[in-house]
Amino acid sequence: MSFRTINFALKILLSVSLLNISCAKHESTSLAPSPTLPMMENSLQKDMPFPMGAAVNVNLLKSNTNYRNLVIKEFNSITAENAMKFAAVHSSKEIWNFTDADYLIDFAIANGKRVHGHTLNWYKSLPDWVNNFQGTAADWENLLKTHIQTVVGHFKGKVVSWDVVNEAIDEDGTMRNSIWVQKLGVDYIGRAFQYAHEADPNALLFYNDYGQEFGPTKRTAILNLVTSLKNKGIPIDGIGIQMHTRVTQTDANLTAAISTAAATGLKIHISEIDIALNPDNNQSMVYTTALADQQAAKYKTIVKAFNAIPKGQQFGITQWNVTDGDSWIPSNYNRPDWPLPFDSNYQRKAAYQGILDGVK
Ligand code: 9MR
Repeated sequence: MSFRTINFALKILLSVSLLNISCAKHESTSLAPSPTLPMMENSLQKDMPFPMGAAVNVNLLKSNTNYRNLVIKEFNSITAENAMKFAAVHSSKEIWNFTDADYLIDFAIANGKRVHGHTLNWYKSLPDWVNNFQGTAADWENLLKTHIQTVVGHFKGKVVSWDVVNEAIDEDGTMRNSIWVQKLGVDYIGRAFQYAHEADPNALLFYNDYGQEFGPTKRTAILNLVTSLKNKGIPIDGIGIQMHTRVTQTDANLTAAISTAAATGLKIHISEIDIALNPDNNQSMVYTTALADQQAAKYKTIVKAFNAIPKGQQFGITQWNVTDGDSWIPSNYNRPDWPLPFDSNYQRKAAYQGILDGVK
């Protein structure tokens, strides 16, 4: 077959696919896969105009086929929920353990997923040896640098982007008095980005935090921090807006979190989205259609605001966990809740359609 013939055949195939995708986008009621064209089955990764991700639990990925298949089908980006955190990879001073994180990388390569790294520096999930570490400021600096550069170096070329510093700002807009600030002063944040950049100059580097949608206080403090890093020439590429939010949050606050961050010109990653339905910890709450619809509307608002920022700044939207059945929220807060677009039976909820509606 000549190149022209192959080219022609490919064009026909492509137009059939595009026709099918555009139909699928408007067929909100039917989720049934086509028996003849299985590749055309709709999914977040196929139907959304920017990367869609999930925070993934390595044990579930290994042991639960429904979970694994849902991740393969719906998403084109993954974040390790816990497998790349300090305590997971560097449990004592001389011991590094990348087994779980490497499993996740192999899974991503085999299935064509982007990997976002989480997280190089945080005040939580630190091993005891760090919390108890005795040393001079230079020893602490060396600890910070060695950790960041060993982890980033290990994943160089495989992890495209990192949450370099996570949650450095407190609710009242002041710097969190973390162990890192106590030992190294607030300027350590810029150096953390520089160390990561030295270890992998191609990796995109993010500052990641929650609460940009709470109101102007925390939001402004975060924006001031990233702007000052940028103005100092620190290699920062983006802002992670975690978006652990709730169905009662106002549309104005949700939208402002995204538009004000985008005004910095940095890339924006909605990095950990979930929308709690039961923020008041009502132990007898039940999931209703009305709640599901309210949640769908909030997902739509957030996606719509994200879709409105310049394309070049849309790094993607990542949900924190995969289904309501594995979400961190019910166990962390000891309450019933249903924060994600998939239910505990791996089925799409109204929120799923809310996400699709956000880009219509
Ligand atoms: O979902 C994560 C949970 O399994 C861990 O126990 C916890 C502590 O490491 O972290 C959770 O993920 C958090 C993320 O790393 C940073 N933003 C808030 C997330 C939810 O608490």
